This record gives sequence, C-alpha cells and structure tokens, in this order.
Amino acid sequence: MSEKGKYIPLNFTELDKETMASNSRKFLDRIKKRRTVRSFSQIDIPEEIIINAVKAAATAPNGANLQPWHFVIIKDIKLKSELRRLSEEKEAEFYSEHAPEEWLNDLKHLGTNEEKPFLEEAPYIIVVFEKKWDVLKDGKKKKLYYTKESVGIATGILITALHNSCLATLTYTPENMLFLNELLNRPKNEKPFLLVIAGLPKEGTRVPDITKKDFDEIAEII
Ligand code: IYR
Repeated sequence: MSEKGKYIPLNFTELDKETMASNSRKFLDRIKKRRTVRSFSQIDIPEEIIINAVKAAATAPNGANLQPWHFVIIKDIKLKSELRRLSEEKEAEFYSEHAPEEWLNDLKHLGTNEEKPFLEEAPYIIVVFEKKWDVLKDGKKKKLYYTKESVGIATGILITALHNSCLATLTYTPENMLFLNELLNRPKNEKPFLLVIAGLPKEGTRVPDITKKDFDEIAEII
C-alpha cells in the first residue's frame, strides 16, 4: 500500500443524456411527493426496509470517512412510550415557556403542539446521533471532522431511502434532546441530532397546504 492509500477502479455507470435527463425528471417528481406526516398507522412494516435505509444513510460522504454517526432503531413498545412521555414533558415546557412568540407564530400554520402520539403509534423511530469525537480502544479521544455536515447528509439520504420504499417519514427534534443519551444508553461523545419517524400514514391523514419556493428564488446559474 502506498502512502496515499489503496485505489480501486471507480465502477461508474454511464448513460446517454436523454436517459440521464429522464431519470432526473422522474426522481424530481418522486421526491416532490415526500411530505412530512404527523399521524402514523400502527401497521407494522418489514424491518429490512429500515435496515436498508440506515445502510443507505451510512454511504454518505463524510469527514475523512470516519463516519461520525450512530443510529438507534426503536421498535420496542415500552421504549417508545417512555420516549413519548419524556418528549411531551420537554415539549410542554417549549410551548408554554421557552418558545419565543415569533417561533410560535411561525409554527401556527403547521398546527403542532406538545402532544406527540406518533412516538407510540409509528412502527419505527430512528434516532440519529452525531459523534462529536470518537473513543479509541485504549480510551483515548479521536478527533472527527465536519460531523454536523456529515450527519446532515446521512439523514437526507435516510429520509430519501425511506420515501423511496414508500414509507412516510417525520423528522422530529424534541426540545433539549440530551435526555436521549440516558434513555438509549449512548455515550457522551454522541449528541442526539434528529429523530426520524417511519411508517405508514394513518388513514385519512391530511397535511398542511404548503408550497416550496421556485428555482429562481433559491438558486442561480452564473
Ligand atoms: N419541536 C417542536 C416544535 C417545532 C419546531 C419546528 I422549527 C418545527 O418545524 C416543528 C415543530 C414540535 O415538534 O412540536
């Protein structure tokens, strides 16, 4: 092995331009259909879909390929109930004390409140942890790089993979998530990043009537 490390052939699939453009349109149509859902059916779904989505997330580009993430997949009913209880406790504080007026006003159109029944109803909850540093076998600290960017990209791939399997998702961040370390027995080098709730939507689920900004408002070609 050279100092630069071992290199292998890329294994890249080339397509003609029409097929590439057509694929891009199909993907855009499909991803436009992803909506954040807040009410889930209790119907179970195959565990393999969740495992594959997490494996897809773990292919994300990341700082020095040190892979600064850990995923806890919760399906245990008792753990989900405890997670709901603790989250609702935090959310009650958020909605009644901590949240500034402007924030509450910005949330009004989504109709959220401190009640989080989806934490018990949905078949799977994936808790994404961001490793701030690693701990080596000898207990020494190992520096990690661009951890937030890396975990953000991985989470994007995670929800895209779940959507691609026709599951509904909700990205959820309870107020002050540090209680998750104790609940899920995770070490202090790991910081809760986000929860991804996954399952089938409850029958008759409605979603807020929102739109996305046009391309020209969010991008430019120079
Ligand atoms: N965590 C709270 C509040 C909340 C905050 C944002 I920013 C949202 O986009 C939605 C909700 C809750 O989940 O109710």
